[in-house]
Amino acid sequence: MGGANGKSGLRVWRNARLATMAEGAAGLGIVEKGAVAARDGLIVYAGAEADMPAAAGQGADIVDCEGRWITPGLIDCHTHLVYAGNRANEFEMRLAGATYEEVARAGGGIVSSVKSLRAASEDDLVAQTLPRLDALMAEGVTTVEVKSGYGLDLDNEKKSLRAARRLADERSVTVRTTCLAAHALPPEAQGDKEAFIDLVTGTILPAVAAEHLADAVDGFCEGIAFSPEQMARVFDKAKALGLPVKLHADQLSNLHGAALAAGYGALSADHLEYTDDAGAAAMAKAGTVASILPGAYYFIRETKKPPVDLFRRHGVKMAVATDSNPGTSPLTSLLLTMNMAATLFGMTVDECLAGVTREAARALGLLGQTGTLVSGKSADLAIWDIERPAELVYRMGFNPLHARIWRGQ
Ligand code: DI6
Ligand code: FE
Repeated sequence: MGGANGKSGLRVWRNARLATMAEGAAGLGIVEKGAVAARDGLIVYAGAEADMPAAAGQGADIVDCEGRWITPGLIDCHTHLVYAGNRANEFEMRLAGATYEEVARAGGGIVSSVKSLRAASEDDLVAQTLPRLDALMAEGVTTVEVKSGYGLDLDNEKKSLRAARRLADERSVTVRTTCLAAHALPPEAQGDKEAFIDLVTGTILPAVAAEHLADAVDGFCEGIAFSPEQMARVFDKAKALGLPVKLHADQLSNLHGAALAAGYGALSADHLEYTDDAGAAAMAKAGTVASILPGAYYFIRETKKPPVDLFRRHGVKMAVATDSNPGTSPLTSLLLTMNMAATLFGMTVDECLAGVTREAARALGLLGQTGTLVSGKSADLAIWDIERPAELVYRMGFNPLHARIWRGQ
């Protein structure tokens, strides 16, 4: 499927079945005999092949999809992809009985990844991250969010975000970066969380914003991380700098992080295992997306499930993401993540597929640009060798991707 588009700059994928995921369409927005046309990287038509305006196909480079399915390119809206080394040793500790919190309190956990990241050069970080990005892309990912949060000082947070930005130079993929400086307390802070939040709000966030290194600001609101009051300080600063916010909320306990995030109009609140009715209601009112992260739930053997029924009842939109990180979710497969969301949390096939396309785009503030097969959006497509969309959720460890198109190529 390589090569340049036709002379007219137009390419048409025909003889396909579409899951457009369009807003307002029923279910997956299925079009049985469908076609997608793209010009200059943008979709100019997506719908029934029979209804495609002649102009949309004239002089086009035609690709016969032979009945394959086309979905929007997949979007992983929550990752900590940029890190150095790994934490397989902690995995072994936990297999021997230690909990995530015990590992963290014993000086392991996030802080051990901080040491590794600080020791790595920016080039090295990019090189270590690319295989993980390639694994995601091999399953049709066309947009990925990447957080910092293992630097925890000015230079290393900036290094992480620059490395994340560079991924987009190295690969055909859209990268959105998020500054997660308020992720954990670094050793040099010597237990002083307030002073570290001073550093985040007074130094790190302003510098990151000035250099346009981050598209959003995130934090970890938890007993082992930062309090709601401390997160509010971070969010106030982010708002003042014009950056949208999101939050690791209610993952290990209910500190009412979901409601806090919603109060700041957050793009998303993520994890949410312990979120209550008031939190879900606040998210619905604010239009804050619930990012469901089954990889971490599975990997740390959490037993409290995120309240997907509550989210449904309140009309909260649900995204599904890998949370790819070295400590709690060493996962680089969105297909497997969908299977986990369905099997562990009872999410439907339609919810899972929306969660890695339309709702993931919404969670990144990118719904105007990608996430559904709709005219005017980026021609980000995944073409699958499957008979029905449920196969994308049902299988474990099998990749039916036939082709991946990013911005029409
Ligand atoms: N919640 C998580 O699951 C990850 N970060 C966070 O805030 C864990 C990151 C790690 O353990 O390295
Ligand atoms: Fe995370």
